[in-house]
Amino acid sequence: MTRTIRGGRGRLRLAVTLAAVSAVAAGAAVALASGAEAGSTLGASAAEKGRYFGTAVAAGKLSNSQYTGILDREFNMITPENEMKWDATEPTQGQFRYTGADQIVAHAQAHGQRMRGHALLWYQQEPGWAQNMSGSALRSAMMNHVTTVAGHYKGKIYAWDVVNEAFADGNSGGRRDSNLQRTGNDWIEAAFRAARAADPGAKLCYNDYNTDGINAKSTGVYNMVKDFRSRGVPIDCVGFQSHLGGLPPSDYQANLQRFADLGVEVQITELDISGSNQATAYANVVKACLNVSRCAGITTWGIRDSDSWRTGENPLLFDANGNKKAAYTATLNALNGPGSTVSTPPVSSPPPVSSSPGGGTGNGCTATVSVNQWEGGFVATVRVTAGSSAINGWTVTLPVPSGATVTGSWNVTRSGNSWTNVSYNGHVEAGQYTEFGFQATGTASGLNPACSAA
Ligand code: G2I
Repeated sequence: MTRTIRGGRGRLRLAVTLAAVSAVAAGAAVALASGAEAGSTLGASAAEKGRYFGTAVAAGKLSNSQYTGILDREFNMITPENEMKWDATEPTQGQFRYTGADQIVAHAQAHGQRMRGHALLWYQQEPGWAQNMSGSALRSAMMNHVTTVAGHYKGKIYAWDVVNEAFADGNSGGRRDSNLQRTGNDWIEAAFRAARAADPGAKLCYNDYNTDGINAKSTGVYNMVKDFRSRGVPIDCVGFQSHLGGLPPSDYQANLQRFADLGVEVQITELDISGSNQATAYANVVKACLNVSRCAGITTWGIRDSDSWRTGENPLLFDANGNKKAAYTATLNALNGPGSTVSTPPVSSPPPVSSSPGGGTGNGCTATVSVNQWEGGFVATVRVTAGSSAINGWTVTLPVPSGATVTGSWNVTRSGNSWTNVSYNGHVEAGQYTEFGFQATGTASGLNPACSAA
């Protein structure tokens, strides 16, 4: 969120007592796992509705027993507050560092909590070396970052914020300017495809703020998600940060619902609420999520008010001493109230392959390829353009360079050097185009595609 980024806090509150608290916490964790305590903690109550209740965690606080006592009693999903960001995980280009993030993942695994990954690409918290890059060099570095970090955590992440905060505030409904955006408007879909190839089991989310009601910005995101779904770009979920200053907008639930109706899961990803009607506001957010069957869960952006990035606003569910606030009780009561059965879509499987792609040999189409190469790998995007007549199927002959190995592909089925349309992209109108792509290790030298229409 751009409005206030407060840094440099982060002093640990050293815990005072607390053998007793950790003993209680350990007991509660066991009970939560068995379901015996359902209804008495945020995580258990959310789980009764098929949902999760999570929080942002800072690795540096995992040694604080008051902090972990609440974390392990109340929350069953964890987002690293800063530790998976680009500046933390790749401080020097090509040198990856997972110290803090691995600590959080280990904690989650030891306590039966799931992980949200946050965030693979974001215009803030870029390492200095990336801030100074642009164009194809930056695009390659971005894709390498996505591939490497998502690959490192393969199988351990419930959902990734693949791209964070890429849309502009205000009425434009368009993209935010950044060096990421200036690498080309397709950077977001390229990132989602690279993330899918690296960790096919993780749900892939777009995450943003000021998108909590129906407005120009959220409509811009909505249109992107709709476009991605129609073209087979692998997006599974949309995160609504929900940094609120009072009651959620009156169309909060309707906004969640319109995204859910596109077939994606929706998640409340960074909830914190300031203001005097805090308890009611929290309850309203919970009720909205419970009323949307594809709303999978809620994450608060920190545990105690003293952990919040919003210094002095006290926007969280526990006070600085770890006591439950009125907002906590309102949240728990709402979780225990009425709510829909959750029904979240699975991670989308690869598109169906056409059983008879056609065997014509006429020309009728042309193919061109563009490449994002990084050290050790590349993504190739192939554009198939129909000639003066519509085509109803195509095959591109494109040998993979020697020494290269394809690790994933999209919008295409491959047999050796032949790349053929899938069911939904064989028909191309005269003069129009469709695109497929693949990711590979090695070097993309000498790629020379030839197209023939069915
Ligand atoms: O800005 C609030 C959130 C908006 N959505 C994306 C989130 O990732 C973002 O989280 C905040 C963290 O809560 C802050 O803790 O992102 C900030 C920027 O990454 C985080 O602040 C940073 C400070 O800017 C650094 O100076 C500090 O070293 O936190 C770092 C670790 O304490």
